[in-house]
Amino acid sequence: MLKSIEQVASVAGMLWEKGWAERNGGNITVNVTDELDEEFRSLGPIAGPFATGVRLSHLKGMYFYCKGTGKRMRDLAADPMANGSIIRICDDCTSYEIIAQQPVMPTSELPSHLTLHNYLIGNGYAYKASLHTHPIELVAMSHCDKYLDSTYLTRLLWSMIPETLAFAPLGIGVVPYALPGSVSLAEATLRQIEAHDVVLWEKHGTVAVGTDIMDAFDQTDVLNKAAMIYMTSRNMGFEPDGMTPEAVREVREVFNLPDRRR
Ligand code: 2HA
Ligand code: ZN
Repeated sequence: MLKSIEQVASVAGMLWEKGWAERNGGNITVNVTDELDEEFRSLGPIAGPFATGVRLSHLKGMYFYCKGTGKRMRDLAADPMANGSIIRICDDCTSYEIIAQQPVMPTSELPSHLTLHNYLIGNGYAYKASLHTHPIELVAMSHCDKYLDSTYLTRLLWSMIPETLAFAPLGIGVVPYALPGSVSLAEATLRQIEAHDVVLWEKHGTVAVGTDIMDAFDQTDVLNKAAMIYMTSRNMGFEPDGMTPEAVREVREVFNLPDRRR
């Protein structure tokens, strides 16, 4: 099995363990094009073509592993090729075919995921993986207006523990509620991921991109950990003081943290 798909299986197991992946919740896509040999590339489709609903001008002929729609992360952890499939983006850049291993239809959030990959490749980034999941504490916070302000939420999370800023220096973007799987959700996500490490979908979940799926998981985990510390403090009956703005600034300077994607 491809290394990146083995890693998907281990992340899927962690998502289930964390309680972020009830039933078929969440989805994963990974660009596996560079890992495939000539023999695989010569394989014809086993299903399709199917429309993506979006134009993907930079993804022509590329291959993606996608979690299957309706499939469970915990099942994917045990058998990724029975609970997901490898698709190829057709030459028209608007449809895809399923190449392997079984005709498992990809994730319902395919437009969001592929739009992100298309943007990232088009802008020369090395990101290969995209993760959508339902982290409990961040989703809970997204039910309150106050936390839907991305600048406010980011500063709050950064101030919980220095590592949050160190590993999520672009912070968290927020997308107002939109129908799961919709093209409008995909477009709003794209606008936020340009400037943030992770995007929070109001009353739904998060999206992160990474050089591999473990990286996308870590981005989400770091920010959700800060949300957990905040909520634990609130549960203990106090509003956490948070690191001072000076302390946060010092971390940014000492670690020479970027303020935009690179
Ligand atoms: O794939 O989480 O948003 C199930 C979902 C859709
Ligand atoms: Zn979801």
